[in-house]
Amino acid sequence: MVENIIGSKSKIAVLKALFRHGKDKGTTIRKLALASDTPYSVTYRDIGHFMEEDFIKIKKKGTNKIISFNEDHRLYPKIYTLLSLEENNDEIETETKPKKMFKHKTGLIIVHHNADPDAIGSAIALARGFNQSNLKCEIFAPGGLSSQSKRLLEKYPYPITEKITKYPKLVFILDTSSPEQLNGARIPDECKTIIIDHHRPGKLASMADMKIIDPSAHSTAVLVYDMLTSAGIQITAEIAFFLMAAIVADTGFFRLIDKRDLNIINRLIDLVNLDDVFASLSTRVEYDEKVARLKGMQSTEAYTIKDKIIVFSEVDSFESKVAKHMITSFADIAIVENVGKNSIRISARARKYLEDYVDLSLIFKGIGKDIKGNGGGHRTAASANGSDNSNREIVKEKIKKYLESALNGRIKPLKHN
Ligand SMILES: [Mn+2]
Repeated sequence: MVENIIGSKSKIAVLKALFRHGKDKGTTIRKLALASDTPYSVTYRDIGHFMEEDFIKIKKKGTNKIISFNEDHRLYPKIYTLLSLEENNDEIETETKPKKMFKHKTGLIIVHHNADPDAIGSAIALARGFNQSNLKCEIFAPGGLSSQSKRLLEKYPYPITEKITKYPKLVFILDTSSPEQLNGARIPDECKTIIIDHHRPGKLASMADMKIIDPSAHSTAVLVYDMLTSAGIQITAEIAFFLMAAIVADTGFFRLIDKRDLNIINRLIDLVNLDDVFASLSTRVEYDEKVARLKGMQSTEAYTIKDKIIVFSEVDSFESKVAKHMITSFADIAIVENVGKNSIRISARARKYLEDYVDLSLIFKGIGKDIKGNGGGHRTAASANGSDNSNREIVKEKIKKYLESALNGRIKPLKHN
């Protein structure tokens, strides 16, 4: 029985010492006594007991008796495992006593408006990590959270404040380069400010007392990871989840990735369930938008120019999102109107591969005038807003003509069986 071998505190101490110092070549009783902090007489007695159990071997080397484990003993594998687990735990404990980084006891972490997963994930990881070194930080999101960030908090809830009355002396600014992004929040001059960011240094950088700014980093999270680990802070499953979510989001689901990201991902991956991270970050469509998409589909007028599908449609809301959805699902170009009593908004999207052929911004500039408003945008995404909705047919014909010339073909109603 294991109890016969490990029966007392001193025996455990002696076994541990033997494991640490005599595992391979053996050691002497005197050295075991010293290493286990056990009196020589007690060590001598315990070794006697181990001998009786045949758990250790004694070999004479000159005048010395060399003690080592009897590896053939049937309990040896069991005790060996117990002792190595213990040893690893000891190591983790000593290694992860976090360094004290700041003399302050409280701090504030502030993030940009509509805080995205990198901002909020980095903030929570930092707050949780600092907590291990006795620095308590509140997280302040002056302009609220993005919908993805809100979903991350469904997995691991964390209090985020959107109003603050009194600033502590120590303020961290994360993932933010300019004061305009702080939604009007003013950090008092007497605060010590530390900026951690991966954007190009902006106005905040020149105002900060300390800066960790690295525009070559793909996310603020990798800077936070480096900071936490270099301070000896233990990366818990929760910290890993938030850092991973931040990295996944800011690398566009691992599309833009470098060696540094890979190294950190490699170290985080055993601590997180990547499916959970992806699920939290996946886009969830709101009910009203789903209804708008459906309505958009039901009122489509579809045309073709050669093998391209062009659709016109009408909705009561979400016109740009509906147009975007249409080009990711079945259309090459989608033009979606939202007509009010004294207003009209038209949104158009083309698939990216068409950008060498069409320039929607060009035609929508003109359309803006036709509807007594403004228009413009980019080659594959443009819109116009106006107050006159009486020219809708003229506008549609104009778009059709333009697309015929841009795509070099006749526009025909789409026929399908
Ligand atoms: Mn970021």
